[in-house]
Amino acid sequence: MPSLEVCLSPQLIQLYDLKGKIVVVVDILRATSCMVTAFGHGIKEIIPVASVQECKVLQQKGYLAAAERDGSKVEGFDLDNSPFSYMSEHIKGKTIAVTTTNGTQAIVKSLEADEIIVGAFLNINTVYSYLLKQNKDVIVFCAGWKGNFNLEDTLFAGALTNLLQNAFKITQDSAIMALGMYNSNKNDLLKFVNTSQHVSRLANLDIHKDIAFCLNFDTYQSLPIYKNDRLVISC
Ligand code: 3SL
Repeated sequence: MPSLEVCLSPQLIQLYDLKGKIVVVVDILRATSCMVTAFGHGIKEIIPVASVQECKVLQQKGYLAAAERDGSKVEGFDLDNSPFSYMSEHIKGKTIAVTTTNGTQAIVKSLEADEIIVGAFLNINTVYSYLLKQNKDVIVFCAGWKGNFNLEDTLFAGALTNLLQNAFKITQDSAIMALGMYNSNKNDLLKFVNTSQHVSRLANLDIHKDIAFCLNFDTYQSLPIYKNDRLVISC
């Protein structure tokens, strides 16, 4: 039976051996929710990069570019980090360069893995079905906030652990804790997430609509997968 582990923050990822494994990167508020939404609305590719500078270079080469820091759009970029910005017709078929405070950093830190896929509540059952078919060891990598643990990514890790628990070996404390946290709060995820630090942090940005949207299950069937420096749809 393959194993399922949960890495609770980017500060801990060096403790994990990524080789031969599938890493599911998760940043519920809001990077990976935006990515899943973008592919759900017909975007062609996303190039995730760590720095604003790299994103700027790609923008100058002609790509649409989205840069977020501390929840806000960085001046001079085309898109912010709201899932609603990725529903527009004019991004269909396009390649977008993206950098975010935590989500794209987690992707870049996962490059040693066999495969990197992007998870969110918005595509959780697609992620689940894909992992069942692969039958490989999995690490759910919570992007957190600037190296710290957060509630919303851990809740997702718990929800995915819940779906996979009969097919995967789950022995690690962080996976068991994430599962317990999800089970205790599954009847009202929004109420729980509203107590989180990130929701207070974003309060002055007025993005309550985004937060509620990012907690919807299975709005999309898109599964972004990292291939040759970019995310594409797995087929
Ligand atoms: O950290 C990230 O990657 C972002 O998703 C943060 S925010 O939701 O835009 O604040």
